[in-house]
Amino acid sequence: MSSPNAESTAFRSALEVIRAVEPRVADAIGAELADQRESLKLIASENYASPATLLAMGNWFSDKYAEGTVGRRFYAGCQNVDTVEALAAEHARELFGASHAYVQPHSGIDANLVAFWAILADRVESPALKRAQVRQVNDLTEEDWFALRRELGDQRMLGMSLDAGGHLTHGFRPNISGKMFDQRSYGTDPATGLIDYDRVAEAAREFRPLILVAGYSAYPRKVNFRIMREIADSVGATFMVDMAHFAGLVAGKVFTGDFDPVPHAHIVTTTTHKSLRGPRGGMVLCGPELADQVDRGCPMVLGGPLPHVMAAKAVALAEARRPDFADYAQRIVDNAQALAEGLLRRGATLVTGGTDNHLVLIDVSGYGLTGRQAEQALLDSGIVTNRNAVPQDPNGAWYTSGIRIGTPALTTRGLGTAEMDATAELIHIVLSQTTPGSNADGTPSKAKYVLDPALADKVSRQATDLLSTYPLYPSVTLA
Ligand code: DSN
Repeated sequence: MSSPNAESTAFRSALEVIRAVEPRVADAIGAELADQRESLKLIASENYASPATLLAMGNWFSDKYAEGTVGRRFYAGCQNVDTVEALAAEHARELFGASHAYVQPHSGIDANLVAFWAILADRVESPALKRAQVRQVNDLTEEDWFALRRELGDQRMLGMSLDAGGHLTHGFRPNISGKMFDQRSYGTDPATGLIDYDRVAEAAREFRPLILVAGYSAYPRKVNFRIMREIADSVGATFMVDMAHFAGLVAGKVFTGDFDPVPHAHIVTTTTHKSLRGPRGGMVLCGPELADQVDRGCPMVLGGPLPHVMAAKAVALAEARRPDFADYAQRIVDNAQALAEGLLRRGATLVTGGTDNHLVLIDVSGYGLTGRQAEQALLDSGIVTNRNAVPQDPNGAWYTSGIRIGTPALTTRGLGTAEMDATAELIHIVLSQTTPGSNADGTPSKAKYVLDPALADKVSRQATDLLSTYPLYPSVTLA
Protein backbone atom coordinates (compact mmCIF):
# COMPACT_ATOMS: atom_id res chain seq x y z
CA MET A 1 0.00 0.00 0.00
CA SER A 2 1.23 3.49 -0.81
CA SER A 3 1.11 6.07 1.98
CA PRO A 4 -1.77 8.58 2.00
CA ASN A 5 0.86 11.23 1.93
CA ALA A 6 2.28 9.91 -1.36
CA GLU A 7 -1.20 9.92 -2.95
CA SER A 8 -1.91 13.49 -1.85
CA THR A 9 1.47 14.67 -3.06
CA ALA A 10 0.99 12.96 -6.43
CA PHE A 11 -2.37 14.56 -7.18
CA ARG A 12 -1.37 17.95 -5.77
CA SER A 13 1.80 18.02 -7.84
CA ALA A 14 -0.08 16.99 -10.97
CA LEU A 15 -2.57 19.83 -10.48
CA GLU A 16 0.25 22.30 -9.91
CA VAL A 17 1.85 21.29 -13.21
CA ILE A 18 -1.46 21.54 -15.08
CA ARG A 19 -2.33 24.85 -13.41
CA ALA A 20 0.86 26.41 -14.73
CA VAL A 21 -0.42 25.84 -18.30
CA GLU A 22 -4.22 26.14 -18.13
CA PRO A 23 -5.49 26.93 -14.63
CA ARG A 24 -9.13 26.45 -15.68
CA VAL A 25 -8.48 22.78 -16.37
CA ALA A 26 -6.80 22.34 -12.97
CA ASP A 27 -9.75 24.11 -11.35
CA ALA A 28 -12.27 21.87 -13.17
CA ILE A 29 -10.41 18.74 -12.05
CA GLY A 30 -10.45 19.97 -8.45
CA ALA A 31 -14.13 20.91 -8.72
CA GLU A 32 -15.00 17.46 -10.06
CA LEU A 33 -13.45 15.84 -6.99
CA ALA A 34 -15.37 18.24 -4.72
CA ASP A 35 -18.66 17.51 -6.52
CA GLN A 36 -18.13 13.75 -6.41
CA ARG A 37 -17.28 13.96 -2.72
CA GLU A 38 -20.50 15.78 -1.91
CA SER A 39 -23.08 13.88 -3.95
CA LEU A 40 -24.77 10.59 -3.33
CA LYS A 41 -23.66 8.82 -6.49
CA LEU A 42 -26.19 6.13 -7.37
CA ILE A 43 -25.53 5.82 -11.10
CA ALA A 44 -25.40 2.05 -11.55
CA SER A 45 -22.65 2.17 -14.19
CA GLU A 46 -20.26 4.47 -12.29
CA ASN A 47 -17.67 3.86 -9.62
CA TYR A 48 -14.51 5.39 -8.11
CA ALA A 49 -11.22 3.97 -9.39
CA SER A 50 -8.31 3.70 -6.96
CA PRO A 51 -5.59 6.38 -6.83
CA ALA A 52 -3.14 3.86 -8.31
CA THR A 53 -5.48 3.19 -11.25
CA LEU A 54 -6.03 6.91 -11.85
CA LEU A 55 -2.34 7.71 -11.67
CA ALA A 56 -1.37 4.88 -14.04
CA MET A 57 -3.29 6.76 -16.77
CA GLY A 58 -1.51 10.10 -16.54
CA ASN A 59 1.89 9.50 -18.08
CA TRP A 60 4.04 9.10 -21.19
CA PHE A 61 2.47 5.76 -22.21
CA SER A 62 -0.16 8.05 -23.69
CA ASP A 63 2.39 9.14 -26.31
CA LYS A 64 3.07 5.69 -27.75
CA TYR A 65 1.51 4.08 -30.81
CA ALA A 66 1.24 0.30 -30.48
CA GLU A 67 -0.99 -1.17 -33.18
CA GLY A 68 -0.77 -4.94 -33.24
CA THR A 69 -0.54 -7.30 -30.30
CA VAL A 70 2.07 -8.16 -27.69
CA GLY A 71 5.39 -8.98 -29.43
CA ARG A 72 3.85 -8.34 -32.87
CA ARG A 73 3.52 -4.60 -33.42
CA PHE A 74 3.38 -2.35 -36.47
CA TYR A 75 5.64 0.17 -34.63
CA ALA A 76 9.09 -0.14 -33.14
CA GLY A 77 9.86 0.54 -29.50
CA CYS A 78 6.79 -1.11 -27.93
CA GLN A 79 8.65 -3.21 -25.34
CA ASN A 80 7.14 -1.38 -22.35
CA VAL A 81 3.66 -1.35 -23.86
CA ASP A 82 4.11 -5.11 -24.33
CA THR A 83 4.84 -5.40 -20.61
CA VAL A 84 1.65 -3.63 -19.47
CA GLU A 85 -0.62 -5.17 -22.11
CA ALA A 86 0.63 -8.67 -21.27
CA LEU A 87 0.16 -7.98 -17.55
CA ALA A 88 -3.39 -6.69 -18.01
CA ALA A 89 -4.29 -9.74 -20.16
CA GLU A 90 -2.72 -12.14 -17.65
CA HIS A 91 -4.62 -10.60 -14.73
CA ALA A 92 -7.86 -10.72 -16.76
CA ARG A 93 -7.37 -14.39 -17.70
CA GLU A 94 -6.61 -15.37 -14.11
CA LEU A 95 -9.39 -13.27 -12.60
CA PHE A 96 -12.12 -14.59 -14.90
CA GLY A 97 -10.73 -18.06 -15.70
CA ALA A 98 -10.68 -17.24 -19.42
CA SER A 99 -8.21 -18.76 -21.84
CA HIS A 100 -7.81 -15.52 -23.84
CA ALA A 101 -8.16 -11.82 -22.93
CA TYR A 102 -7.94 -8.84 -25.29
CA VAL A 103 -7.53 -5.62 -23.33
CA GLN A 104 -7.27 -3.02 -26.11
CA PRO A 105 -10.93 -1.91 -26.55
CA HIS A 106 -11.40 1.71 -25.56
CA SER A 107 -14.96 1.28 -24.34
CA GLY A 108 -17.88 -1.14 -24.12
CA ILE A 109 -19.18 -0.38 -27.60
CA ASP A 110 -15.69 -0.99 -28.98
CA ALA A 111 -15.45 -4.31 -27.15
CA ASN A 112 -18.83 -5.32 -28.61
CA LEU A 113 -17.76 -4.30 -32.12
CA VAL A 114 -14.59 -6.37 -31.77
CA ALA A 115 -16.71 -9.34 -30.70
CA PHE A 116 -19.26 -8.90 -33.50
CA TRP A 117 -16.55 -8.72 -36.16
CA ALA A 118 -14.61 -11.64 -34.68
CA ILE A 119 -17.79 -13.72 -34.91
CA LEU A 120 -18.55 -12.49 -38.45
CA ALA A 121 -14.99 -13.24 -39.52
CA ASP A 122 -15.15 -16.72 -38.01
CA ARG A 123 -18.65 -17.67 -39.13
CA VAL A 124 -18.99 -15.84 -42.46
CA GLU A 125 -15.67 -14.58 -43.82
CA SER A 126 -13.48 -17.63 -43.14
CA PRO A 127 -15.90 -20.07 -44.80
CA ALA A 128 -16.12 -17.74 -47.83
CA LEU A 129 -12.32 -17.63 -48.12
CA LYS A 130 -12.23 -21.39 -47.88
CA ARG A 131 -14.86 -21.80 -50.57
CA ALA A 132 -12.92 -19.47 -52.84
CA GLN A 133 -9.67 -21.28 -51.91
CA VAL A 134 -7.82 -18.07 -51.03
CA ARG A 135 -6.00 -17.06 -47.84
CA GLN A 136 -7.24 -13.52 -47.37
CA VAL A 137 -9.84 -11.02 -48.57
CA ASN A 138 -7.42 -9.18 -50.88
CA ASP A 139 -7.15 -12.39 -52.93
CA LEU A 140 -10.89 -12.61 -53.64
CA THR A 141 -12.22 -11.75 -57.09
CA GLU A 142 -14.34 -8.58 -57.30
CA GLU A 143 -17.40 -10.78 -57.66
CA ASP A 144 -16.61 -12.93 -54.61
CA TRP A 145 -15.74 -9.84 -52.55
CA PHE A 146 -19.06 -8.23 -53.43
CA ALA A 147 -20.91 -11.43 -52.49
CA LEU A 148 -19.03 -11.65 -49.17
CA ARG A 149 -19.82 -8.03 -48.29
CA ARG A 150 -23.50 -8.71 -48.90
CA GLU A 151 -23.36 -11.88 -46.81
CA LEU A 152 -21.63 -10.04 -43.94
CA GLY A 153 -24.39 -7.44 -44.00
CA ASP A 154 -27.17 -10.01 -44.01
CA GLN A 155 -26.71 -11.66 -40.60
CA ARG A 156 -29.06 -11.87 -37.63
CA MET A 157 -28.74 -11.05 -33.97
CA LEU A 158 -31.13 -11.78 -31.11
CA GLY A 159 -30.67 -9.66 -27.97
CA MET A 160 -32.60 -8.36 -25.00
CA SER A 161 -35.00 -5.51 -25.79
CA LEU A 162 -34.04 -2.03 -24.67
CA ASP A 163 -37.05 -1.46 -22.46
CA ALA A 164 -36.53 -4.82 -20.74
CA GLY A 165 -33.04 -3.60 -19.79
CA GLY A 166 -30.95 -4.56 -22.84
CA HIS A 167 -28.27 -2.31 -24.28
CA LEU A 168 -28.25 -0.07 -27.35
CA THR A 169 -25.20 -1.85 -28.77
CA HIS A 170 -27.05 -5.17 -28.92
CA GLY A 171 -28.49 -4.50 -32.36
CA PHE A 172 -30.61 -1.36 -32.01
CA ARG A 173 -31.03 0.93 -34.98
CA PRO A 174 -29.60 4.17 -33.53
CA ASN A 175 -26.35 2.24 -32.90
CA ILE A 176 -24.06 0.81 -35.59
CA SER A 177 -24.91 -2.74 -34.40
CA GLY A 178 -28.51 -2.19 -35.56
CA LYS A 179 -27.32 -1.04 -38.98
CA MET A 180 -25.00 -4.06 -39.29
CA PHE A 181 -27.45 -6.75 -38.21
CA ASP A 182 -31.04 -7.77 -38.77
CA GLN A 183 -32.07 -7.70 -35.10
CA ARG A 184 -34.90 -9.17 -33.07
CA SER A 185 -35.41 -8.81 -29.33
CA TYR A 186 -36.51 -10.98 -26.49
CA GLY A 187 -38.27 -9.18 -23.64
CA THR A 188 -39.33 -10.10 -20.14
CA ASP A 189 -42.51 -11.65 -18.78
CA PRO A 190 -44.97 -8.75 -18.33
CA ALA A 191 -46.28 -10.29 -15.09
CA THR A 192 -42.93 -10.83 -13.35
CA GLY A 193 -40.46 -8.66 -15.27
CA LEU A 194 -38.18 -11.72 -15.49
CA ILE A 195 -36.57 -13.29 -18.56
CA ASP A 196 -38.76 -16.12 -19.79
CA TYR A 197 -36.25 -18.64 -21.17
CA ASP A 198 -38.95 -20.60 -23.02
CA ARG A 199 -39.87 -17.43 -24.91
CA VAL A 200 -36.20 -16.77 -25.69
CA ALA A 201 -35.88 -20.33 -27.04
CA GLU A 202 -39.02 -19.85 -29.13
CA ALA A 203 -37.72 -16.53 -30.54
CA ALA A 204 -34.38 -18.20 -31.35
CA ARG A 205 -36.12 -21.10 -33.13
CA GLU A 206 -38.19 -18.72 -35.22
CA PHE A 207 -35.48 -16.17 -36.02
CA ARG A 208 -32.37 -18.45 -36.26
CA PRO A 209 -29.82 -15.75 -35.29
CA LEU A 210 -26.11 -15.99 -36.01
CA ILE A 211 -25.51 -14.37 -32.60
CA LEU A 212 -27.49 -14.69 -29.38
CA VAL A 213 -26.60 -11.86 -26.98
CA ALA A 214 -27.18 -11.86 -23.24
CA GLY A 215 -26.34 -8.99 -20.93
CA TYR A 216 -28.07 -5.83 -19.82
CA SER A 217 -27.73 -2.37 -18.41
CA ALA A 218 -31.02 -2.16 -16.50
CA TYR A 219 -32.17 -5.67 -15.56
CA PRO A 220 -32.03 -6.14 -11.79
CA ARG A 221 -31.74 -9.93 -11.77
CA LYS A 222 -29.28 -12.71 -12.54
CA VAL A 223 -29.25 -14.38 -15.96
CA ASN A 224 -28.86 -18.14 -16.29
CA PHE A 225 -26.08 -18.38 -18.87
CA ARG A 226 -26.13 -22.19 -18.98
CA ILE A 227 -29.71 -22.10 -20.27
CA MET A 228 -28.90 -19.29 -22.70
CA ARG A 229 -25.97 -21.31 -24.08
CA GLU A 230 -28.25 -24.31 -24.57
CA ILE A 231 -30.64 -22.09 -26.52
CA ALA A 232 -27.79 -20.76 -28.66
CA ASP A 233 -26.53 -24.29 -29.34
CA SER A 234 -29.99 -25.49 -30.30
CA VAL A 235 -30.06 -23.06 -33.25
CA GLY A 236 -26.34 -23.00 -34.07
CA ALA A 237 -25.86 -19.43 -32.79
CA THR A 238 -22.69 -18.01 -31.30
CA PHE A 239 -23.41 -17.07 -27.69
CA MET A 240 -22.07 -13.68 -26.64
CA VAL A 241 -22.42 -12.12 -23.18
CA ASP A 242 -21.92 -8.44 -22.48
CA MET A 243 -21.13 -8.43 -18.76
CA ALA A 244 -20.18 -4.74 -18.57
CA HIS A 245 -22.54 -4.00 -15.68
CA PHE A 246 -21.85 -7.03 -13.54
CA ALA A 247 -18.20 -7.87 -14.33
CA GLY A 248 -17.27 -6.96 -10.74
CA LEU A 249 -19.79 -9.48 -9.43
CA VAL A 250 -18.27 -12.17 -11.66
CA ALA A 251 -14.74 -11.17 -10.63
CA GLY A 252 -15.74 -11.21 -6.95
CA LYS A 253 -17.37 -14.67 -7.31
CA VAL A 254 -20.83 -13.45 -6.36
CA PHE A 255 -22.05 -14.77 -9.71
CA THR A 256 -20.83 -18.36 -10.06
CA GLY A 257 -21.97 -21.59 -11.76
CA ASP A 258 -24.85 -20.98 -14.17
CA PHE A 259 -24.60 -17.21 -13.49
CA ASP A 260 -20.92 -16.84 -14.44
CA PRO A 261 -20.90 -16.15 -18.19
CA VAL A 262 -17.27 -17.07 -18.84
CA PRO A 263 -17.58 -20.89 -18.88
CA HIS A 264 -20.82 -20.76 -20.88
CA ALA A 265 -20.34 -18.09 -23.55
CA HIS A 266 -18.28 -18.36 -26.73
CA ILE A 267 -17.26 -14.74 -26.18
CA VAL A 268 -17.66 -12.25 -23.32
CA THR A 269 -17.29 -8.48 -23.49
CA THR A 270 -17.10 -5.95 -20.69
CA THR A 271 -16.19 -2.47 -19.70
CA THR A 272 -13.57 -2.10 -16.99
CA HIS A 273 -14.94 0.91 -15.10
CA LYS A 274 -18.33 -0.13 -13.71
CA SER A 275 -18.62 -2.68 -10.90
CA LEU A 276 -15.08 -3.81 -11.82
CA ARG A 277 -13.79 -0.41 -10.53
CA GLY A 278 -11.06 0.09 -13.13
CA PRO A 279 -10.26 2.81 -15.69
CA ARG A 280 -12.66 3.78 -18.50
CA GLY A 281 -12.24 1.05 -21.10
CA GLY A 282 -13.31 -2.29 -22.54
CA MET A 283 -12.13 -5.87 -22.77
CA VAL A 284 -12.99 -9.13 -24.58
CA LEU A 285 -12.62 -12.67 -23.20
CA CYS A 286 -12.92 -15.80 -25.33
CA GLY A 287 -11.70 -19.32 -25.95
CA PRO A 288 -8.99 -20.33 -28.43
CA GLU A 289 -11.48 -20.66 -31.34
CA LEU A 290 -12.07 -16.90 -31.56
CA ALA A 291 -8.77 -15.64 -30.11
CA ASP A 292 -7.02 -14.87 -33.41
CA GLN A 293 -10.02 -12.98 -34.79
CA VAL A 294 -10.44 -11.02 -31.54
CA ASP A 295 -6.77 -10.00 -31.62
CA ARG A 296 -7.41 -8.35 -35.00
CA GLY A 297 -9.69 -5.82 -33.22
CA CYS A 298 -7.11 -3.12 -33.97
CA PRO A 299 -7.06 -2.00 -36.75
CA MET A 300 -10.25 -3.89 -37.72
CA VAL A 301 -12.55 -1.63 -35.70
CA LEU A 302 -10.33 0.09 -33.12
CA GLY A 303 -7.97 3.01 -33.40
CA GLY A 304 -4.51 2.52 -31.89
CA PRO A 305 -4.54 1.00 -28.39
CA LEU A 306 -4.25 3.36 -25.42
CA PRO A 307 -1.21 2.06 -23.53
CA HIS A 308 -1.77 4.36 -20.55
CA VAL A 309 -5.27 2.91 -20.12
CA MET A 310 -3.98 -0.64 -20.54
CA ALA A 311 -1.48 0.15 -17.74
CA ALA A 312 -4.38 1.27 -15.57
CA LYS A 313 -6.35 -1.86 -16.50
CA ALA A 314 -3.40 -3.96 -15.31
CA VAL A 315 -3.40 -2.10 -11.98
CA ALA A 316 -7.19 -2.37 -11.48
CA LEU A 317 -7.30 -6.04 -12.47
CA ALA A 318 -4.47 -6.75 -10.01
CA GLU A 319 -6.60 -5.03 -7.35
CA ALA A 320 -9.62 -7.15 -8.31
CA ARG A 321 -7.55 -10.32 -7.80
CA ARG A 322 -6.99 -9.45 -4.15
CA PRO A 323 -9.12 -11.38 -1.63
CA ASP A 324 -10.86 -8.22 -0.38
CA PHE A 325 -12.45 -7.68 -3.81
CA ALA A 326 -14.78 -10.65 -3.21
CA ASP A 327 -15.94 -8.99 -0.01
CA TYR A 328 -16.47 -5.71 -1.92
CA ALA A 329 -18.53 -7.48 -4.61
CA GLN A 330 -20.74 -9.17 -2.03
CA ARG A 331 -21.29 -5.85 -0.25
CA ILE A 332 -22.43 -4.27 -3.56
CA VAL A 333 -25.26 -6.83 -3.75
CA ASP A 334 -26.08 -6.66 -0.01
CA ASN A 335 -26.36 -2.89 -0.37
CA ALA A 336 -28.56 -3.08 -3.48
CA GLN A 337 -30.87 -5.50 -1.68
CA ALA A 338 -31.01 -3.27 1.41
CA LEU A 339 -31.81 -0.28 -0.81
CA ALA A 340 -34.54 -2.25 -2.58
CA GLU A 341 -36.04 -3.44 0.71
CA GLY A 342 -35.96 0.10 2.11
CA LEU A 343 -37.76 1.44 -0.95
CA LEU A 344 -40.34 -1.35 -0.99
CA ARG A 345 -41.08 -0.85 2.72
CA ARG A 346 -41.80 2.81 1.98
CA GLY A 347 -44.20 1.93 -0.84
CA ALA A 348 -42.06 2.25 -3.99
CA THR A 349 -42.74 0.01 -7.00
CA LEU A 350 -39.65 -1.84 -8.22
CA VAL A 351 -39.33 -3.62 -11.57
CA THR A 352 -39.22 -7.38 -10.76
CA GLY A 353 -39.97 -6.52 -7.12
CA GLY A 354 -36.33 -6.35 -6.03
CA THR A 355 -32.79 -7.17 -7.11
CA ASP A 356 -30.14 -9.83 -7.02
CA ASN A 357 -27.38 -7.77 -8.58
CA HIS A 358 -26.01 -4.24 -8.17
CA LEU A 359 -29.00 -2.26 -9.45
CA VAL A 360 -32.57 -1.38 -8.64
CA LEU A 361 -35.11 -0.03 -11.12
CA ILE A 362 -37.84 2.12 -9.55
CA ASP A 363 -41.05 2.53 -11.54
CA VAL A 364 -41.71 6.17 -10.61
CA SER A 365 -45.14 6.22 -12.23
CA GLY A 366 -46.22 5.00 -8.79
CA TYR A 367 -45.23 8.49 -7.55
CA GLY A 368 -47.09 10.10 -10.46
CA LEU A 369 -43.81 11.19 -12.10
CA THR A 370 -41.86 10.54 -15.28
CA GLY A 371 -38.28 9.34 -15.02
CA ARG A 372 -37.07 12.74 -16.17
CA GLN A 373 -38.98 14.62 -13.46
CA ALA A 374 -37.78 12.17 -10.81
CA GLU A 375 -34.15 12.31 -11.99
CA GLN A 376 -34.06 16.12 -11.85
CA ALA A 377 -35.84 16.35 -8.48
CA LEU A 378 -33.35 13.88 -7.01
CA LEU A 379 -30.44 15.80 -8.53
CA ASP A 380 -31.71 19.04 -6.93
CA SER A 381 -31.55 17.10 -3.65
CA GLY A 382 -27.92 15.96 -4.06
CA ILE A 383 -28.82 12.43 -5.25
CA VAL A 384 -27.31 11.53 -8.63
CA THR A 385 -29.21 8.83 -10.56
CA ASN A 386 -30.33 8.34 -14.14
CA ARG A 387 -33.72 7.91 -15.70
CA ASN A 388 -34.35 4.66 -17.51
CA ALA A 389 -37.16 3.02 -19.45
CA VAL A 390 -39.13 0.29 -17.70
CA PRO A 391 -40.66 -2.66 -19.59
CA GLN A 392 -43.43 -1.51 -21.98
CA ASP A 393 -42.67 2.07 -20.96
CA PRO A 394 -45.48 4.44 -22.05
CA ASN A 395 -43.11 7.43 -21.83
CA GLY A 396 -40.47 6.12 -24.26
CA ALA A 397 -36.69 6.26 -23.91
CA TRP A 398 -36.36 10.04 -23.40
CA TYR A 399 -38.82 10.83 -20.60
CA THR A 400 -39.13 7.24 -19.32
CA SER A 401 -40.99 5.99 -16.26
CA GLY A 402 -38.02 4.64 -14.34
CA ILE A 403 -35.08 5.62 -12.19
CA ARG A 404 -32.11 3.26 -12.23
CA ILE A 405 -29.97 3.24 -9.11
CA GLY A 406 -26.89 1.18 -8.34
CA THR A 407 -24.58 0.61 -5.42
CA PRO A 408 -21.02 0.00 -6.74
CA ALA A 409 -19.84 3.58 -6.09
CA LEU A 410 -21.31 4.06 -2.61
CA THR A 411 -20.02 0.61 -1.64
CA THR A 412 -16.53 1.71 -2.69
CA ARG A 413 -16.89 4.66 -0.30
CA GLY A 414 -17.72 2.21 2.50
CA LEU A 415 -21.44 2.82 2.98
CA GLY A 416 -23.30 -0.27 4.23
CA THR A 417 -26.83 -1.59 4.58
CA ALA A 418 -27.86 0.88 7.34
CA GLU A 419 -26.85 3.80 5.11
CA MET A 420 -28.78 2.21 2.22
CA ASP A 421 -31.92 2.33 4.30
CA ALA A 422 -31.24 5.99 5.05
CA THR A 423 -30.69 6.53 1.30
CA ALA A 424 -34.02 4.83 0.52
CA GLU A 425 -35.67 7.24 2.95
CA LEU A 426 -34.14 10.29 1.21
CA ILE A 427 -35.17 9.02 -2.24
CA HIS A 428 -38.69 8.29 -1.04
CA ILE A 429 -39.07 11.73 0.60
CA VAL A 430 -38.03 13.51 -2.60
CA LEU A 431 -40.17 11.40 -4.94
CA SER A 432 -43.25 11.54 -2.74
CA GLN A 433 -42.94 15.32 -2.32
CA THR A 434 -42.42 16.08 -6.02
CA THR A 435 -45.41 16.77 -8.25
CA PRO A 436 -45.60 17.00 -12.05
CA GLY A 437 -45.50 20.50 -13.52
CA SER A 438 -47.37 22.05 -16.45
CA ASN A 439 -46.38 23.65 -19.73
CA ALA A 440 -47.04 27.37 -20.35
CA ASP A 441 -50.34 26.48 -22.04
CA GLY A 442 -51.50 24.51 -18.98
CA THR A 443 -51.02 21.03 -20.48
CA PRO A 444 -49.21 18.43 -18.32
CA SER A 445 -45.44 18.41 -18.80
CA LYS A 446 -43.30 15.28 -18.80
CA ALA A 447 -40.22 17.30 -17.84
CA LYS A 448 -41.34 20.04 -15.47
CA TYR A 449 -41.91 19.32 -11.81
CA VAL A 450 -42.55 21.10 -8.55
CA LEU A 451 -40.37 20.48 -5.51
CA ASP A 452 -40.05 22.81 -2.55
CA PRO A 453 -36.43 24.14 -2.74
CA ALA A 454 -36.23 24.13 1.05
CA LEU A 455 -36.96 20.41 1.07
CA ALA A 456 -34.40 19.79 -1.69
CA ASP A 457 -31.80 21.70 0.37
CA LYS A 458 -32.65 19.78 3.50
CA VAL A 459 -32.30 16.40 1.73
CA SER A 460 -29.08 17.59 0.14
CA ARG A 461 -27.65 18.39 3.58
CA GLN A 462 -28.81 15.02 4.90
CA ALA A 463 -27.09 13.31 1.95
CA THR A 464 -23.87 15.21 2.70
CA ASP A 465 -24.12 14.20 6.37
CA LEU A 466 -24.59 10.57 5.39
CA LEU A 467 -21.46 10.75 3.25
CA SER A 468 -19.34 12.61 5.79
CA THR A 469 -18.46 9.41 7.66
CA TYR A 470 -17.26 7.84 4.40
CA PRO A 471 -14.97 10.39 2.75
CA LEU A 472 -14.12 9.85 -0.90
CA TYR A 473 -10.38 9.43 -1.49
CA PRO A 474 -9.61 10.17 2.18
CA SER A 475 -5.93 10.03 1.34
CA VAL A 476 -6.17 12.95 -1.07
CA THR A 477 -6.16 16.57 0.08
CA LEU A 478 -5.73 19.11 -2.66
CA ALA A 479 -5.53 22.30 -0.60
N1 DSN B 1 -23.57 4.02 -20.19
C1 DSN B 1 -23.65 2.72 -19.59
C2 DSN B 1 -24.77 2.61 -18.62
O1 DSN B 1 -25.04 3.61 -17.98
O2 DSN B 1 -25.35 1.56 -18.45
C3 DSN B 1 -23.70 1.63 -20.59
O3 DSN B 1 -23.71 2.15 -21.87
